[in-house]
Amino acid sequence: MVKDIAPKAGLPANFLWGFATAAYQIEGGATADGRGPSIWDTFTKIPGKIAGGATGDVACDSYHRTDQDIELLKKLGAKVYRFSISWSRVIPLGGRNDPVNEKGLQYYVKFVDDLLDAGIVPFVTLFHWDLPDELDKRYGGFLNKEEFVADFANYAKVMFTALPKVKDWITFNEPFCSAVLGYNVGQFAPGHTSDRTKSDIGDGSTEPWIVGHHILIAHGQAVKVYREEFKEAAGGQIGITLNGDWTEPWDPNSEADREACDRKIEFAISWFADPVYFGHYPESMVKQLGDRLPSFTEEESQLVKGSNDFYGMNHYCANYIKHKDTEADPLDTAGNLDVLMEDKYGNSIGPETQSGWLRPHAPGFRKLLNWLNKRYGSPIFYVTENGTSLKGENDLPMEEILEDDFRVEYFRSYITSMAEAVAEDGIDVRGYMAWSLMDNFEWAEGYETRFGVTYVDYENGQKRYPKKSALEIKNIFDQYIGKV
Ligand code: GBH
Repeated sequence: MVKDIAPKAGLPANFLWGFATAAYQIEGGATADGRGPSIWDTFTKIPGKIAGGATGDVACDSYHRTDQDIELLKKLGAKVYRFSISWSRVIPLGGRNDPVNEKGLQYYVKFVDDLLDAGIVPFVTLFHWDLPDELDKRYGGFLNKEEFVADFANYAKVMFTALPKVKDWITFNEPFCSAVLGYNVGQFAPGHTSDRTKSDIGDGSTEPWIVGHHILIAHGQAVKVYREEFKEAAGGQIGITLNGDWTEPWDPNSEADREACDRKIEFAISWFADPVYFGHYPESMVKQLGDRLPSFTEEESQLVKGSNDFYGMNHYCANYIKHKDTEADPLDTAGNLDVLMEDKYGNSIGPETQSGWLRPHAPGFRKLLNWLNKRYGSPIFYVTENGTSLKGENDLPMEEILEDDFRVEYFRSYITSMAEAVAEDGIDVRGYMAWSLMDNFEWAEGYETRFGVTYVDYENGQKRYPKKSALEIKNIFDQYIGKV
């Protein structure tokens, strides 16, 4: 009989752990000190797009409360804080020939200095979905390769120059979401879709693939600028953050379902990661999409290939996958398969949360780390997001919200799964940032879904109250750090 030994779990002594947020979700200050609108400022004003008609105009008001945010991070014991820059706060019109807003820029300069003074490492995302609105209006935003790539590279250079003390940069957060949710589903800004009941514009069969392609080239260009002009002096590193969940076959005995599991990950992750590591798209995508999937010129392929100093991983959950026998719909973006919460026998992949797409399944974290490690040649990993909502949380009184045992269990099981991947499988994970430091603007779901480890009282001056999970994360890490 095989003995049932619990797997080893541990993390290195210098492991960086902390919390993550994004500019439009927390900052507010939508017009403060000369900030220009982003596509999200415009999109949230369209009736019916956001739950409760919410916007990020005020959000957590972090633009005026950086001191409170830093105090909170200190109190929780965080070693690192991942936040994003609002491009249109720094360059209100966005373009390379448009003026820089010195006040907006100085906000980030001071914030980085204050974080460093507090002993917290700033992990900076250049782009978390909030394209300057003017660039969308001027030339179609992401759809215009020459303009978008040049404008993004210029913006990146402005930030590298202004923040020489930052050593950890992320170019894009989850380009999948900008492309698929913004140009196929139409649920995210700028809301393009083929569904004419939702939007007058958009072609969901082609635009997401074009948008993804241009984001990859913009990423490659920004990395080139960083490596040529900044990396050495700063002693820094740069990478892209990709979202992706684990997959299990709907029918474990079906070879087709098992193949569909890999295909799902390829459509979600390898769409971006294969070009970044290999310089070309996955075969499964080329096969299904044909020439709707753009191709790289030799020069573009060389630019994008090898452009990650580290792999930024956002990971939340898992799904059961069932293959489809029929020919792929031109609007399909998942790999011609069904994404399910239950398997053939009616087993749920995990408990329900407030987010329809999210059911926790912690073993999938270790499995996906192994999948990525194998395919991409053992990269350095940073987990740049991981977290959960709770079913019905927003309807509870505050005292109960603060006792978020479900979220504590989520973090305990997911961090343990990651620590097993490190200690047992030798995967090089160097940092982990929980999503999110505090409740915030949850995109199309407005403020109805809370992802924070800290409760934000939107009714009473955005006051912050740490939930149980906020304080438990430190204990969970203390148990593993220094144990490998
Ligand atoms: C993250 O994305 C974001 O980076 C962050 O801003 C956000 O607040 C956080 O999640 C919580 O939602 O609607 O069925 O097509 C998570 C990855 C990928 C999850 C796309 C939702 C859409 C599923 N997201 N997915 S569906």
